[in-house]
Amino acid sequence: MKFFNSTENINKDTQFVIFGIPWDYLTSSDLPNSSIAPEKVRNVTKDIGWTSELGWPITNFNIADVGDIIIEQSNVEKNINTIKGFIKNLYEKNEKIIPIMIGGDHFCSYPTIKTIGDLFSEKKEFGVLIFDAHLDFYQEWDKGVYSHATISHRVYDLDYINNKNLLIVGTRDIDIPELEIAESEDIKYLSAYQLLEGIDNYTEKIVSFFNKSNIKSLYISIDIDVLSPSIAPGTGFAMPGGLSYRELWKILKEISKKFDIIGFDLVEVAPNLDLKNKMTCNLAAKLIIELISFIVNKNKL
Ligand SMILES: [Mn+2]
Repeated sequence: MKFFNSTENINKDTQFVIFGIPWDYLTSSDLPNSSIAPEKVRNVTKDIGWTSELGWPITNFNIADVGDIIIEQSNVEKNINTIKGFIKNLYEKNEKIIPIMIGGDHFCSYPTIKTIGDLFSEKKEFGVLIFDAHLDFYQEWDKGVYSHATISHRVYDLDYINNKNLLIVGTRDIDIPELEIAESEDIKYLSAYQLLEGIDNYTEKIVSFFNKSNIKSLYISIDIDVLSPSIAPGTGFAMPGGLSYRELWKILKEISKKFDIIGFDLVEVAPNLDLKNKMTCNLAAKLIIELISFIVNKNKL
Protein backbone atom coordinates (compact mmCIF):
# COMPACT_ATOMS: atom_id res chain seq x y z
CA MET A 1 0.00 0.00 0.00
CA LYS A 2 1.38 3.38 -1.06
CA PHE A 3 0.49 6.81 0.27
CA PHE A 4 -2.45 7.88 -1.94
CA ASN A 5 -1.42 7.44 -5.57
CA SER A 6 2.33 7.76 -5.03
CA THR A 7 4.68 6.04 -7.44
CA GLU A 8 7.38 3.72 -6.15
CA ASN A 9 10.32 5.26 -7.90
CA ILE A 10 12.02 8.61 -7.76
CA ASN A 11 12.43 10.27 -11.16
CA LYS A 12 13.42 13.73 -12.40
CA ASP A 13 9.91 15.10 -11.76
CA THR A 14 9.56 13.75 -8.23
CA GLN A 15 8.99 16.57 -5.76
CA PHE A 16 8.19 14.66 -2.55
CA VAL A 17 9.60 11.40 -1.26
CA ILE A 18 7.71 9.64 1.50
CA PHE A 19 9.41 7.00 3.60
CA GLY A 20 8.59 5.32 6.89
CA ILE A 21 10.81 4.68 9.89
CA PRO A 22 9.14 1.76 11.71
CA TRP A 23 11.07 2.35 14.91
CA ASP A 24 9.70 2.90 18.43
CA TYR A 25 12.44 1.47 20.62
CA LEU A 26 13.35 4.89 22.06
CA THR A 27 9.89 5.82 23.28
CA SER A 28 9.32 5.91 27.02
CA SER A 29 5.73 4.76 26.65
CA ASP A 30 4.74 1.29 27.91
CA LEU A 31 2.31 1.00 25.04
CA PRO A 32 4.43 1.82 22.06
CA ASN A 33 3.57 0.70 18.61
CA SER A 34 4.29 3.76 16.55
CA SER A 35 6.57 1.44 14.55
CA ILE A 36 3.47 0.25 12.67
CA ALA A 37 2.26 3.80 12.01
CA PRO A 38 3.93 4.18 8.59
CA GLU A 39 1.96 1.19 7.32
CA LYS A 40 -1.30 2.20 9.03
CA VAL A 41 -1.15 5.82 7.90
CA ARG A 42 -0.61 4.69 4.30
CA ASN A 43 -3.52 2.26 4.62
CA VAL A 44 -6.13 4.88 5.51
CA THR A 45 -5.35 6.84 2.34
CA LYS A 46 -7.36 4.35 0.33
CA ASP A 47 -10.49 5.72 2.03
CA ILE A 48 -9.69 9.44 1.73
CA GLY A 49 -10.79 11.51 -1.27
CA TRP A 50 -8.10 12.52 -3.72
CA THR A 51 -8.34 16.29 -3.43
CA SER A 52 -6.84 18.68 -0.94
CA GLU A 53 -9.18 20.82 1.12
CA LEU A 54 -8.47 23.84 -1.09
CA GLY A 55 -9.56 21.81 -4.10
CA TRP A 56 -6.31 20.62 -5.67
CA PRO A 57 -6.27 17.09 -7.11
CA ILE A 58 -3.77 14.94 -5.24
CA THR A 59 -3.00 13.21 -8.54
CA ASN A 60 -1.25 16.41 -9.67
CA PHE A 61 1.36 16.14 -6.92
CA ASN A 62 4.60 14.34 -7.76
CA ILE A 63 5.02 12.00 -4.81
CA ALA A 64 7.13 8.88 -4.58
CA ASP A 65 6.58 6.52 -1.66
CA VAL A 66 9.75 4.48 -1.33
CA GLY A 67 8.59 2.31 1.57
CA ASP A 68 10.09 1.80 4.99
CA ILE A 69 13.68 1.82 6.20
CA ILE A 70 14.83 -1.54 7.55
CA ILE A 71 15.34 -1.10 11.29
CA GLU A 72 16.83 -3.29 14.02
CA GLN A 73 14.80 -2.05 16.98
CA SER A 74 17.52 -1.98 19.68
CA ASN A 75 20.55 -1.25 17.50
CA VAL A 76 20.45 2.53 17.88
CA GLU A 77 23.80 3.51 16.33
CA LYS A 78 23.26 1.20 13.41
CA ASN A 79 19.78 2.59 12.77
CA ILE A 80 21.07 6.17 12.85
CA ASN A 81 23.61 5.26 10.17
CA THR A 82 21.05 3.34 8.14
CA ILE A 83 18.67 6.30 8.18
CA LYS A 84 21.46 8.67 7.16
CA GLY A 85 22.49 6.45 4.25
CA PHE A 86 18.89 5.97 3.17
CA ILE A 87 18.16 9.71 2.99
CA LYS A 88 21.46 10.49 1.24
CA ASN A 89 20.55 7.92 -1.36
CA LEU A 90 17.20 9.67 -2.00
CA TYR A 91 19.01 12.91 -2.84
CA GLU A 92 21.40 11.03 -5.12
CA LYS A 93 18.40 10.07 -7.23
CA ASN A 94 17.06 13.63 -7.35
CA GLU A 95 18.75 16.42 -5.39
CA LYS A 96 15.65 18.65 -5.40
CA ILE A 97 13.33 16.32 -3.51
CA ILE A 98 11.53 17.16 -0.28
CA PRO A 99 11.78 14.16 2.08
CA ILE A 100 8.74 13.31 4.19
CA MET A 101 9.25 10.88 7.06
CA ILE A 102 6.48 8.99 8.84
CA GLY A 103 7.59 7.66 12.25
CA GLY A 104 8.06 5.90 14.54
CA ASP A 105 8.63 7.67 17.82
CA HIS A 106 9.94 11.21 17.86
CA PHE A 107 13.57 10.14 18.01
CA CYS A 108 13.27 9.16 14.33
CA SER A 109 13.29 12.89 13.58
CA TYR A 110 16.83 13.34 14.89
CA PRO A 111 18.79 11.37 12.27
CA THR A 112 16.39 12.69 9.63
CA ILE A 113 16.91 16.36 10.56
CA LYS A 114 20.66 15.84 10.99
CA THR A 115 21.05 14.27 7.57
CA ILE A 116 18.93 16.88 5.79
CA GLY A 117 20.57 19.74 7.70
CA ASP A 118 24.11 18.43 7.15
CA LEU A 119 23.49 18.23 3.40
CA PHE A 120 21.81 21.64 3.16
CA SER A 121 24.33 24.21 1.96
CA GLU A 122 22.70 27.43 3.21
CA LYS A 123 23.05 26.64 6.91
CA LYS A 124 22.52 30.27 7.98
CA GLU A 125 19.08 30.22 6.36
CA PHE A 126 18.00 26.90 7.86
CA GLY A 127 15.59 26.56 10.76
CA VAL A 128 13.72 23.78 12.56
CA LEU A 129 10.10 24.10 13.65
CA ILE A 130 8.86 21.40 16.02
CA PHE A 131 5.20 20.93 16.93
CA ASP A 132 4.95 19.00 20.18
CA ALA A 133 3.09 18.95 23.50
CA HIS A 134 6.52 18.34 25.00
CA LEU A 135 9.85 20.12 24.89
CA ASP A 136 11.73 16.80 24.64
CA PHE A 137 14.67 18.66 26.10
CA TYR A 138 16.04 16.21 28.64
CA GLN A 139 19.81 15.84 28.44
CA GLU A 140 19.36 12.09 28.90
CA TRP A 141 16.46 9.70 29.37
CA ASP A 142 16.35 6.06 30.43
CA LYS A 143 18.22 4.58 27.48
CA GLY A 144 20.78 7.41 27.35
CA VAL A 145 21.30 10.55 25.27
CA TYR A 146 19.20 9.09 22.47
CA SER A 147 15.51 9.01 23.36
CA HIS A 148 12.25 10.41 22.13
CA ALA A 149 12.42 12.63 25.25
CA THR A 150 15.81 14.10 24.25
CA ILE A 151 15.16 14.68 20.55
CA SER A 152 14.83 18.48 20.68
CA HIS A 153 17.99 18.68 22.76
CA ARG A 154 19.92 16.57 20.26
CA VAL A 155 18.69 18.82 17.43
CA TYR A 156 19.77 21.85 19.46
CA ASP A 157 23.22 20.26 19.86
CA LEU A 158 23.78 20.29 16.07
CA ASP A 159 26.49 22.82 15.08
CA TYR A 160 24.16 24.90 12.96
CA ILE A 161 21.15 24.87 15.33
CA ASN A 162 20.75 27.44 18.10
CA ASN A 163 18.07 29.26 20.08
CA LYS A 164 17.43 31.58 17.11
CA ASN A 165 16.58 28.98 14.50
CA LEU A 166 14.87 26.29 16.59
CA LEU A 167 11.30 26.85 17.76
CA ILE A 168 9.00 24.41 19.58
CA VAL A 169 5.27 25.08 19.32
CA GLY A 170 2.25 23.77 21.21
CA THR A 171 3.93 22.79 24.48
CA ARG A 172 1.94 22.04 27.61
CA ASP A 173 3.74 19.20 29.40
CA ILE A 174 7.23 20.28 30.42
CA ASP A 175 9.24 18.69 33.21
CA ILE A 176 11.43 20.68 35.62
CA PRO A 177 14.84 19.53 34.23
CA GLU A 178 13.69 20.50 30.74
CA LEU A 179 12.44 23.88 31.91
CA GLU A 180 15.76 24.57 33.61
CA ILE A 181 17.69 23.79 30.42
CA ALA A 182 15.25 25.81 28.33
CA GLU A 183 15.68 28.78 30.65
CA SER A 184 19.46 28.62 30.91
CA GLU A 185 19.87 28.18 27.14
CA ASP A 186 17.06 30.64 26.34
CA ILE A 187 15.28 28.08 24.17
CA LYS A 188 12.22 29.57 22.48
CA TYR A 189 8.89 27.78 22.64
CA LEU A 190 5.25 28.76 22.31
CA SER A 191 2.95 27.22 24.87
CA ALA A 192 -0.38 25.90 23.68
CA TYR A 193 -2.29 28.26 26.02
CA GLN A 194 -0.94 31.25 24.10
CA LEU A 195 -3.46 30.31 21.44
CA LEU A 196 -5.91 32.21 23.64
CA GLU A 197 -4.48 35.29 21.91
CA GLY A 198 -5.93 34.00 18.65
CA ILE A 199 -4.57 31.90 15.82
CA ASP A 200 -3.43 34.88 13.71
CA ASN A 201 -1.37 36.25 16.56
CA TYR A 202 0.06 32.83 17.32
CA THR A 203 1.01 32.22 13.70
CA GLU A 204 2.59 35.66 13.45
CA LYS A 205 4.80 34.84 16.46
CA ILE A 206 6.15 31.79 14.62
CA VAL A 207 6.74 33.71 11.39
CA SER A 208 8.46 36.63 13.08
CA PHE A 209 10.69 34.34 15.15
CA PHE A 210 12.23 32.89 11.98
CA ASN A 211 12.16 36.19 10.09
CA LYS A 212 14.25 37.81 12.82
CA SER A 213 17.01 35.29 12.11
CA ASN A 214 16.65 35.60 8.31
CA ILE A 215 15.60 31.98 8.05
CA LYS A 216 14.38 31.07 4.57
CA SER A 217 14.21 27.27 4.68
CA LEU A 218 12.47 25.21 7.31
CA TYR A 219 12.31 21.61 8.38
CA ILE A 220 9.03 20.86 10.19
CA SER A 221 8.61 18.04 12.69
CA ILE A 222 5.07 17.26 13.80
CA ASP A 223 4.53 15.14 16.90
CA ILE A 224 0.86 14.17 16.63
CA ASP A 225 0.49 14.85 20.38
CA VAL A 226 0.67 18.59 19.66
CA LEU A 227 -2.99 18.21 18.74
CA SER A 228 -5.78 17.84 21.24
CA PRO A 229 -6.13 14.19 22.34
CA SER A 230 -9.85 14.62 21.67
CA ILE A 231 -9.00 14.50 17.97
CA ALA A 232 -5.75 12.53 18.21
CA PRO A 233 -6.27 9.81 20.84
CA GLY A 234 -3.86 7.39 19.18
CA THR A 235 -0.60 8.49 20.76
CA GLY A 236 1.42 7.53 23.83
CA PHE A 237 1.23 10.75 25.84
CA ALA A 238 -2.17 12.36 25.48
CA MET A 239 -2.12 15.78 27.14
CA PRO A 240 -5.12 18.12 27.35
CA GLY A 241 -5.17 21.55 25.77
CA GLY A 242 -3.69 20.78 22.37
CA LEU A 243 -4.21 22.47 19.03
CA SER A 244 -7.22 21.79 16.85
CA TYR A 245 -6.73 20.33 13.38
CA ARG A 246 -7.82 23.63 11.84
CA GLU A 247 -5.39 25.65 13.94
CA LEU A 248 -2.45 23.47 12.90
CA TRP A 249 -3.71 23.49 9.28
CA LYS A 250 -3.80 27.28 9.32
CA ILE A 251 -0.29 27.55 10.81
CA LEU A 252 1.12 25.10 8.24
CA LYS A 253 -0.56 27.05 5.44
CA GLU A 254 0.94 30.36 6.55
CA ILE A 255 4.37 28.86 7.17
CA SER A 256 4.37 27.23 3.71
CA LYS A 257 3.58 30.61 2.18
CA LYS A 258 6.40 32.40 3.97
CA PHE A 259 9.20 29.80 3.98
CA ASP A 260 10.62 27.05 1.82
CA ILE A 261 9.82 23.74 3.49
CA ILE A 262 12.75 21.46 2.72
CA GLY A 263 11.49 18.42 4.61
CA PHE A 264 9.00 17.38 7.24
CA ASP A 265 7.91 14.49 9.39
CA LEU A 266 4.95 13.20 11.32
CA VAL A 267 5.70 11.04 14.34
CA GLU A 268 4.27 9.39 17.47
CA VAL A 269 1.05 7.99 15.99
CA ALA A 270 0.31 4.79 17.95
CA PRO A 271 -2.31 2.84 15.96
CA ASN A 272 -2.98 0.41 18.85
CA LEU A 273 -4.25 3.35 20.92
CA ASP A 274 -6.34 4.79 18.10
CA LEU A 275 -10.11 4.48 17.91
CA LYS A 276 -11.66 1.80 15.71
CA ASN A 277 -12.48 4.41 13.08
CA LYS A 278 -8.73 5.15 12.83
CA MET A 279 -9.24 8.85 13.42
CA THR A 280 -5.64 9.53 14.44
CA CYS A 281 -4.29 7.78 11.33
CA ASN A 282 -6.75 9.76 9.19
CA LEU A 283 -5.61 12.93 10.87
CA ALA A 284 -1.96 12.09 10.19
CA ALA A 285 -2.63 11.30 6.53
CA LYS A 286 -4.64 14.50 6.11
CA LEU A 287 -1.96 16.66 7.69
CA ILE A 288 0.69 15.19 5.40
CA ILE A 289 -1.31 15.63 2.20
CA GLU A 290 -2.49 19.11 3.16
CA LEU A 291 1.06 20.24 3.89
CA ILE A 292 2.17 18.78 0.55
CA SER A 293 -0.63 20.74 -1.15
CA PHE A 294 0.49 23.97 0.55
CA ILE A 295 4.10 23.48 -0.55
CA VAL A 296 3.08 22.71 -4.15
CA ASN A 297 0.72 25.69 -4.30
CA LYS A 298 2.86 28.09 -2.27
CA ASN A 299 2.20 30.97 -4.65
CA LYS A 300 -1.57 30.47 -4.63
CA LEU A 301 -2.07 30.46 -0.87
MN1 LIG B 1 5.42 14.74 22.35
